[in-house]
Amino acid sequence: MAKKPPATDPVQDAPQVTAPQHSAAGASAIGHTLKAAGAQMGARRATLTLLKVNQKNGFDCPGCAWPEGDHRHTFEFCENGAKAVAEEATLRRVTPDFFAAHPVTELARRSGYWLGQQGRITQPMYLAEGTDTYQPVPWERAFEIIATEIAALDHPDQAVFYTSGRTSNEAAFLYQLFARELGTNNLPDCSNMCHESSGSALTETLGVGKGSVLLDDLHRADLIIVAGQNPGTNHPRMLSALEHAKQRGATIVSVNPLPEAGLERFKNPQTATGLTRGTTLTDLHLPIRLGGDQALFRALGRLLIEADALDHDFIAQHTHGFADYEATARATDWNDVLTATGLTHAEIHRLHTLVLNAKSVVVCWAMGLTQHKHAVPTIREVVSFLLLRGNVGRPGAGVCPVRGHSNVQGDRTMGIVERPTTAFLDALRDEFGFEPPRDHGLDVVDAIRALRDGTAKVFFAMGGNFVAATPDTDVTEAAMRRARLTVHVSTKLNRSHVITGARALILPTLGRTERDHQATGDQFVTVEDSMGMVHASRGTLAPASPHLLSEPAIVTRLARAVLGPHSTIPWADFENDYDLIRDRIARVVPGFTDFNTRVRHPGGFTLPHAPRDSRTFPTATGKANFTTAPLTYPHVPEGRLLLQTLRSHDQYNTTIYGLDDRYRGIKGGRRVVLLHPDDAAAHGLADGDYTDLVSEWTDGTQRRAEGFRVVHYPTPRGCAAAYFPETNVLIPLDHTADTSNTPAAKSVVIRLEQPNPAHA
Ligand SMILES: Nc1nc2c(c(=O)[nH]1)N[C@H]1C(S)=C(S)[C@@H](COP(=O)(O)OP(=O)(O)OC[C@H]3O[C@@H](n4cnc5c(=O)[nH]c(N)nc54)[C@H](O)[C@@H]3O)O[C@H]1N2
Ligand SMILES: Nc1nc2c(c(=O)[nH]1)N[C@H]1C(S)=C(S)[C@@H](COP(=O)(O)OP(=O)(O)OC[C@H]3O[C@@H](n4cnc5c(=O)[nH]c(N)nc54)[C@H](O)[C@@H]3O)O[C@H]1N2
Ligand SMILES: [Mo]
Repeated sequence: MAKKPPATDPVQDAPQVTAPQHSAAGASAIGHTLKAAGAQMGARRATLTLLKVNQKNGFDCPGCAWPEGDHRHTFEFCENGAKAVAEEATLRRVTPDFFAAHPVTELARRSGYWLGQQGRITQPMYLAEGTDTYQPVPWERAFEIIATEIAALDHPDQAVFYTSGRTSNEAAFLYQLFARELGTNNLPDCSNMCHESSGSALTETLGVGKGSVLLDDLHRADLIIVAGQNPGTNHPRMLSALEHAKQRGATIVSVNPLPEAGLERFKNPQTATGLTRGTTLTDLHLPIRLGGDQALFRALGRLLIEADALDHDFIAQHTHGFADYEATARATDWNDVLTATGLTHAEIHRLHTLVLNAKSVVVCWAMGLTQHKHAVPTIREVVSFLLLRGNVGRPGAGVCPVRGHSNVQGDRTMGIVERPTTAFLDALRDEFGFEPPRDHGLDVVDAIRALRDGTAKVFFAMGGNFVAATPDTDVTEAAMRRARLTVHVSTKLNRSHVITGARALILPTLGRTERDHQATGDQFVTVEDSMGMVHASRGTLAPASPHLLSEPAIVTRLARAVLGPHSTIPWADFENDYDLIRDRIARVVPGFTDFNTRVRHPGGFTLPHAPRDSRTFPTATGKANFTTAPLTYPHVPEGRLLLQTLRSHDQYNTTIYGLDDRYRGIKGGRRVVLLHPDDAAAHGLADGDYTDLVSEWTDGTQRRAEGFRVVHYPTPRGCAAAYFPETNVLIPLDHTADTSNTPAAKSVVIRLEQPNPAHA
């Protein structure tokens, strides 16, 4: 098997380990922010750019999807948002000369970190069949190449159109429109690997696949349970909201195998106390075993029922299925609960008491809940727990799936989904006068299977880093190499550009921070945050190169080249004036009436959400549904561990900003595995030793990731942690969540093995 590229290059991966920290942000975060931004773009440009982040006349932070409050600070961003901005606004450039000097086979041996550090791509590049070097290609020729390959397909379903969640509403709407006029619903997106499980569970139980709380609800909640989420790193601005809630008397509980620093204590860099003492956030930390959350919420349900601490009126009026749920919850076996969660009776009772004392409860969650085989029933269980006391659809209460990419939620609203509703397709047909395809398309995992099996031949990506973000790296890379053509619309170089089909294109695009000038003048785009707020985003920097096209421009030109004169859609008009795109969105997508007017109000507008707004539940039963799945949790064979693959503080998914994970006490390297000291000892390993991680799958196959430094860490027995994308090689393609088909990245059975000299 081919040797993996090193994790770090040219720097040696040599992790230095100290004790984990117990607080996040504070004055040192400001230092880290300015250092990161200054290194990429110089101090002056860094300051001027950062002052525009998340301001009402500025651009939306390309980091996470956390909303902005009504009262904006001068610095409405966080350390990690600043890193995301710096990565995009960098002054480093990847030019045609760079590609001439670096053949693809050489770039494929470089790490993702090294590739990303080279800077912004400046021109469209083409890798012709049988060659090893990308050559510059004029835009029109690039679109011709794509049109020729698509025309050669037997059916449009042999093409796949992936989207990552940074794409604006306008670009996303045009992109799905193009795919559907072409004749396919093959629109996989990063959501398939992310909150798909939340969408599935919430649609079935509440009728809307999105969160039901606004920022104000979080501020007003009595109890906030944060389960399976690390906001200190991944949604740092959420810490300000938690601090606000805390100051108003809220209790905060973290349910997490790891004691994440950001949840322990927050030193708000915007306030004077924040620079010194900070606020203790978590009142109770429950160090749950990986995959134990369904059992925890079921146990809470049982306790609430036994205490008869229920909102009977709400249950009678607004819900369905309570009797079955009650019977199931009462039959819960405490031994199962204690085994699944690894918690004590006393710990669960403490949380139960907090719930009894809280008039309003919000549950927030992220990847710790969504990326398990039983993720969908787990999230349904969270909903049942909230329904028991009417904690949905009233102030200070509700479900809060915290989204990842800054516009991942908006992309879905715009129709980036492989299983569109009939209503959405009918609306497209009525507006544009063509018959969209009705068959379901491929999601991420099925797209990899189709590429692997040769039934998909053209792969087009609107952003993202498909081969590095997806599971089963060797399988996925081999699948990608079978394609006839791979195309990436990108800002920065990444591994997906160097693991290519027979031919490949890189189409460089504007980032959020950049001015978007079209025939009718400067344009803005719009995004939707994690709480359903839609607002404008306007870049201010000069584009990284004069050759860049905006994403909407790329889609419209692609559509004209591929669909030709038969298209019923005025693509050129859309490119010239994004208001015309928004006019169409307003007529097709519910909640966007008067889009152009309302989005021009400072701060934008909030999309309707029936459960939140009126306690109406557009489900099959017309009520909020209790559900009763069997209690499940991961089974780990003797001598094996369960591995979760997660993010360090210095990465944005597959983009590596640096080699430190400051809050966890790790510096200078990423190939680390966090283990309970007793688990390490049971494997004959000491802190500082090196081990291979070998995953085992039900079909008897094994997968290996080599050379991880053992780090003693406060994680429950049997539960290990290591960073992705390095560990994606370990996750079998077929290891996915039931119903949502999301890769079960937080639940991989592994064993530890001494490095084998044969693999060295
Ligand atoms: N700086 C930065 N910001 C980001 C990103 C980034 O990479 N960098 N990525 C963005 C994206 S796309 C996303 S989806 C989000 C991701 O945000 P998170 O979901 O916070 O990201 P992860 O690092 O995967 O962290 C998972 C957390 O869940 C815990 N966990 C794991 N398994 C379990 C479990 O079984 N039960 C419980 N209760 N907890 C568990 C882990 O210990 C960890 O704290 O962040 C977004 N924001
Ligand atoms: N093992 C494991 N795997 C995971 C996860 C995990 O927790 N564990 N998390 C999963 C999750 S939650 C997600 S969301 C996926 C993420 O999967 P992706 O969204 O596919 O990956 P990213 O790393 O976010 O994509 C980064 C690339 O996006 C491009 N880019 C950045 N900004 C822009 C822009 O404005 N426009 C365009 N066109 N391109 C841009 C750059 O070229 C950059 O290299 O990964 C998933 N993979
Ligand atoms: Mo995500």
